[in-house]
Amino acid sequence: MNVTNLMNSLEAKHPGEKEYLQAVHEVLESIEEVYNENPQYESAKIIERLVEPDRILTFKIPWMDDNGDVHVNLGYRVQFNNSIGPYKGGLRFHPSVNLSILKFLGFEQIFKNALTTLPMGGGKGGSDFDPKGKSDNEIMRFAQAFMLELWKVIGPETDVPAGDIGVGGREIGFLFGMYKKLAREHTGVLTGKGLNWGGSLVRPEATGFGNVYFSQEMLATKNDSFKGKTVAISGFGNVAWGAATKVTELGGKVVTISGPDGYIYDPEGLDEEKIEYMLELRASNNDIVSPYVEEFPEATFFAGKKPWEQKVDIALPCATQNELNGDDAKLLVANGCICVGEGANMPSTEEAIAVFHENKILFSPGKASNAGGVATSGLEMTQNSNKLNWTAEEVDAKLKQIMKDIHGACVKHGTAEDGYVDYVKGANIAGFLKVADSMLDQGII
Ligand code: NDP
Ligand code: 2IT
Repeated sequence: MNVTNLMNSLEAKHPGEKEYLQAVHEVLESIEEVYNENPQYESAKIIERLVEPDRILTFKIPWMDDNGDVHVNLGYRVQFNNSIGPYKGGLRFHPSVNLSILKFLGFEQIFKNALTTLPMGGGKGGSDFDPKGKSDNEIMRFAQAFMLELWKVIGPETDVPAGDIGVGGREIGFLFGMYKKLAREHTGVLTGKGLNWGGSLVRPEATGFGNVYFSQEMLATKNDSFKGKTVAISGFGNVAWGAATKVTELGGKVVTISGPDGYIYDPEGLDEEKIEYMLELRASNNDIVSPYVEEFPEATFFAGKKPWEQKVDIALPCATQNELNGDDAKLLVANGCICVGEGANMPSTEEAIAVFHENKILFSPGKASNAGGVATSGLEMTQNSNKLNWTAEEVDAKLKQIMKDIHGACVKHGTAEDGYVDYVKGANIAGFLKVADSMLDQGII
């Protein structure tokens, strides 16, 4: 494999799909050596087959708002690879959604799901629908209209969607209701379901918890922990909330959260009441964090800024892709940051990752450290198949073990001669080997 040639040909085929090309480039760089040592991959054209999704469904979603006005949004499902299990991955409702973003997310999901140790392939979907300012009824009608198309290609053994940005418990409920009606079956076709109708305990917290468990493992390699550490978190959604909860429980002090409007710096750190308030902010559908300072005047709001300018020990980016660039990374390192655990998908740019690696700080890529969300989705699928429910303690213990195992896989494949662990390389190689070997076993299809 020659990474430059491969990237040139992909760019010619998919011009302008910058997030997708970025995600592919990062993986190819990491696996080049292993790939070239194993000529069976090249002869089966594993890379050429892996970088293109199996198929993409695109559709339009006409829906009516509360005033009777008609809107048309675009919907997608990218079924990327099902070598190790049914397609699995979230649905994103956000105005920025396009094919490049969903292809990057679907591609990442293949390796992430392989790392979880559970049998799940990779997929992603969503719509450019903007939930901001919408009423519950509008969200319901949109979700129903979305499912009217999506249901044709999903199923509990075929493709199992879940939440992502803009899709949480409420949306999964509306989507599930419509699927159930159309398919005339009550199965585990979606994860992140309500507890009364097939959901799993700990799924809402799982991505944030898993991210913190992973960072705990990284810190432990340096005989360190979250206790007494100051932590910058970005975002204020599902993942940020779970991460803030666990960091605080472990004795760390979360001093920032952020939204598209800017970030909050709270020198006293978040406590239970403030973390609870994050849920209120999210549910308001206003998409801003600034009201926090009215509730808690000891905090300061920095409009249009990102939290990475604060002096912290640990950073957990939990908002969105490319939210932490090379300059942000330099600032974090200069201020003494020792550990960065990605909760979002691809929040750090390639330049930022290079800065973390050059300075040899602990850095985990989202596909490893945010895998706790989809892993717990996998646990939800198991509970659904077996028609039983595990306790929160059981699910949490399994989640913890999975994050430990993913950490172990990264260390196994990413440790350099000087002992520094390149978790990007480790995660990409471990995920790739499992998928590539499964593809070899299953022939040219
Ligand atoms: P939510 O919709 O709950 O929250 C996303 C948050 O990030 C929102 O507050 C969103 O606000 C905010 N945000 C978006 N863009 C920016 C920005 N430029 N600056 C600051 N904040 C921003 O989504 P999740 O918490 O579920 O997802 C967050 C990230 O975690 C995403 O990258 C997602 O792919 C990833 N992830 C999610 C998993 C899950 O289980 N939910 C699992 C693994 C990864 P706004 O809507 O206004 O943009
Ligand atoms: O990016 C992700 O891993 C998710 N949004 C969760 C996917 C899932 O199927 O639970």
